[in-house]
Amino acid sequence: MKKQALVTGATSGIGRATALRLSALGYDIVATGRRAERLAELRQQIESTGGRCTPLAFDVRSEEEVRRHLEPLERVDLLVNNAGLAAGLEHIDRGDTRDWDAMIDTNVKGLLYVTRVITPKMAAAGGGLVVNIGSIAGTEPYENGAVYCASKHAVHAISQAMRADLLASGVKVTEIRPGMVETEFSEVRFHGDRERAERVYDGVEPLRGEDIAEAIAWVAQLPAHMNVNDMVLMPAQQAGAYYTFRKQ
Ligand code: NDP
Ligand code: 8X3
Repeated sequence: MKKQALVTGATSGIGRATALRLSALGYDIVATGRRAERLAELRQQIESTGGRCTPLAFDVRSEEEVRRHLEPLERVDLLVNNAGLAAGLEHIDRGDTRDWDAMIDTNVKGLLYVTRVITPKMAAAGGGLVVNIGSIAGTEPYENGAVYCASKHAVHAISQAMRADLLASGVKVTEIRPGMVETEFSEVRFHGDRERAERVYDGVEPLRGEDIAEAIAWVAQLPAHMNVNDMVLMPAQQAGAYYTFRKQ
């Protein structure tokens, strides 16, 4: 039987690239996200190369939707907890609490709801791999990013604790923490302001979703006795959240 990978947030960016890369690696794909039309396109693309893709359109912020869509899955060998966002870039005294709710409900609670449904299935099957997409923001808090950074600090803590929780079950847990990746991330952060989003990458060659997908594919191919706990991936022009070299 072919292995099955569940990728959350597969309608764009890192998640979409990961779904395509894991399909090329031979996984059947379960792809999630809210935009059903994007998932239908992804399915078509995967099937055109002989792969299999099951699209599941739902919002990870709803525990009821997560349970309804994911509980029927019979088997998941690899879960990529990727769905997430930054909303707004503001000082704490000016932030929009609706943005804060979106980030905490998606990046933290959504990841937890999905994990709660899938990890018992993995444990019952004798093992599996969970890849959580954290961020450098998960260890380096920066000005204007209090709530996004807090949400990714939570992912960092959850990843370490769940690795311990799942140790005896044979379920491995890897956290991948990228720096700057050019996706729809900045456009979403700036509420659709494309010009402002593009300026984030001025003078820098950022990572692409495919770069992160390549790392996930490598982790997925490691022998059973070997795990990557934590992987930090950066553009060559970025040394950390506070240091970016921009060419003029
Ligand atoms: P994109 O905006 O391109 O993709 C985000 C994905 O998450 C989309 O598929 C989106 O699908 C999905 N998503 C967002 N909210 C929800 C929700 N409520 N329910 C279901 N799916 C949701 O950004 P990236 O690919 O860059 O982001 C992927 C992950 O990588 C995020 O966790 C982000 O924090 C992290 N990251 C990104 C970095 C970057 O520089 N780009 C760096 C470090 C980490 P839809 O809108 O269709 O629901
Ligand atoms: C995304 C990278 O630096 O915008 O997690 O927080 S950053």
